[in-house]
Amino acid sequence: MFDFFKKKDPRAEQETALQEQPKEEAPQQEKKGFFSLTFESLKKTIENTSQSLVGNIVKQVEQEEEFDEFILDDMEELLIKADLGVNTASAIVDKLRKQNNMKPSQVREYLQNEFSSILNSAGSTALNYKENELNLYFIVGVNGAGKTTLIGKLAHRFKQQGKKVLVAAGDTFRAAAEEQLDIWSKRAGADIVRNDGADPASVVFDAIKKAKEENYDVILVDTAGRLQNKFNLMQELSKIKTVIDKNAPDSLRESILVLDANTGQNGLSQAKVFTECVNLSSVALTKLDGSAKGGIIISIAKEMNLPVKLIGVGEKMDDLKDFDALDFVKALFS
Ligand SMILES: Nc1nc2c(ncn2[C@@H]2O[C@H](COP(=O)(O)OP(=O)(O)O)[C@@H](O)[C@H]2O)c(=O)[nH]1
Ligand SMILES: [Mg+2]
Repeated sequence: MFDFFKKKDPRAEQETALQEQPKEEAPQQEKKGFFSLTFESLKKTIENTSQSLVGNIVKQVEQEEEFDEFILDDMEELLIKADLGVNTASAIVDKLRKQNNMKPSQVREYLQNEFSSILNSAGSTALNYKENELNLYFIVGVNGAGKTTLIGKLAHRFKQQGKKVLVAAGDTFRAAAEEQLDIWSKRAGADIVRNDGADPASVVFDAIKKAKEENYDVILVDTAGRLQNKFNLMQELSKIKTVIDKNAPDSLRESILVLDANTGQNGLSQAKVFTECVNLSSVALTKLDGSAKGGIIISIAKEMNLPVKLIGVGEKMDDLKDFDALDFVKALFS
């Protein structure tokens, strides 16, 4: 039904998506990968998002006869309040302003089309993975965003798929950070390379060496995120990136920015800062189980051209799900 929204991503053709194939005999609504949320639980998870991004706006606009400047301004304000950001909100409203024949009763349909096309133009949401090769995931983001937790959850997911998984403790700034990663990796059954207090780039170097010698499938690189010292942090991340580019140039599968969904538009400025030194490929949005407004998913896609590929919906090992743009938009509007 929504097939026309789908856009082919050339990467997806070469690389195997990690999403499991649906079982043939499964009923329609259960045709989901093992790592996806069912449609019903997705709907429940993004209830708040749906209310602020769609419900409030439709309620305010739908009953009007014609679009006028007051209604368009109100609409823009509501979109900004839903964490969509000034640029994305005004782009959506400006486009509507130019469509003379559009009626307020069509606002729902208009928003649905806009959100779909923005999300789809940011590219495939399937996590890149190549079978029979080393796959390295470089995880960055500010303190507390959920990087270490994401790594624990990803390690668990890859282990469940029968992969050999190595975790690199690249946040050597706090001993507690390495301890936390150690606990997660033990829980997931993954191996860890750590060297307390050492230079993070050297930990990553050691991890790549071990992974190549011992035929690992996956390396997950944890990093520090002290944004209050932006210069040092960016230098540290650039150094790690150089080590990866030099020693495992074909293995870097994703550079993932981890964003706490509750940080709203702050997330966008974080994305810009990290893009300066790490060539980001995707976003993992954590803590969607909270009261997040979620409009950030759309503005990240529109302004940074980055797809959200993973969503965190809790603190447990299984609380990491694939993000499906089509389902997300359907759930927003249902
Ligand atoms: N509710 C919820 N909490 C999360 C999620 N992801 C991470 N957290 C929590 O956020 C806090 C910070 O996570 P951590 O992985 O240490 O962040 P880091 O500093 O980026 O490594 C921890 O208390 C995690 O349990 C999520 O998806 N949902
Ligand atoms: Mg951490």
